[in-house]
Amino acid sequence: MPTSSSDRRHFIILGVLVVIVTVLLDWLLQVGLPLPIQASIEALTIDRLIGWHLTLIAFLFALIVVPMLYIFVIFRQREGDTSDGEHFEGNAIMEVAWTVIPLILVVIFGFVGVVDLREVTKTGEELTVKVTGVQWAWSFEYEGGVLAEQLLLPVNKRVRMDLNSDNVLHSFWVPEFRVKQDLVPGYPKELYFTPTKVGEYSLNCAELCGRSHYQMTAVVRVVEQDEFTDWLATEQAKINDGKVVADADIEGTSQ
Ligand SMILES: [Cu+2]
Repeated sequence: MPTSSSDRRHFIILGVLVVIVTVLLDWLLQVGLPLPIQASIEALTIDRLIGWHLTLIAFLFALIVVPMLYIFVIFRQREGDTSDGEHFEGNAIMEVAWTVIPLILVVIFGFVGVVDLREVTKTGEELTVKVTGVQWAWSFEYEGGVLAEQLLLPVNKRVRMDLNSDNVLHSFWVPEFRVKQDLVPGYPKELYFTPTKVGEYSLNCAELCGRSHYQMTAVVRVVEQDEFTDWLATEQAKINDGKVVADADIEGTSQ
């Protein structure tokens, strides 16, 4: 801590440099991070959390690297100077500060993480799709036993993915939605999100699951609610028609 006007001057210069480097680095990280578009409500929450972490990373980097470089340059050994450095022992204020400040930051970020996790995983009225992962493909089942190879979802409707794996670990990941969940054999998992942009996306497996893991993708199509309702009704009608025919066949056979 400063004990003379010279020390105070160094601390003030360091403080200003740390702030400048933090702001610059934070700006670079926020602008330079190549995130895909935000296509779900949850993406806003997750990206806000990522943004706060980047700011903290920028600050911690500046707090460590700037004083280190400053000391290397300003307090370097001058030519002909063979004297010893000044002796000092401990500094209670700094030791308390570098213990308490990180503790407070960890608690704050832990709290924000819990609040955001609760927000992202909250349940309510949602459309449920059963998603099954196998080596190396996805399949989707809708209400009424409708099966599909593409994941068709209505825009602005909260959806719930009921995730199951038939064999090994897989992971459901659509980068534009920002949410990700492992599929664990024998342990059904759930994932919630609300798509907000009509368009076509790619569902990827984010867990190394074998030889053709890289090919384990599926098309995700987010469409208007009317289009989705029509599609589901048509597919359900096909199944019901098939059942009627099958039932008639069974009755015909039994007579
Ligand atoms: Cu995989």
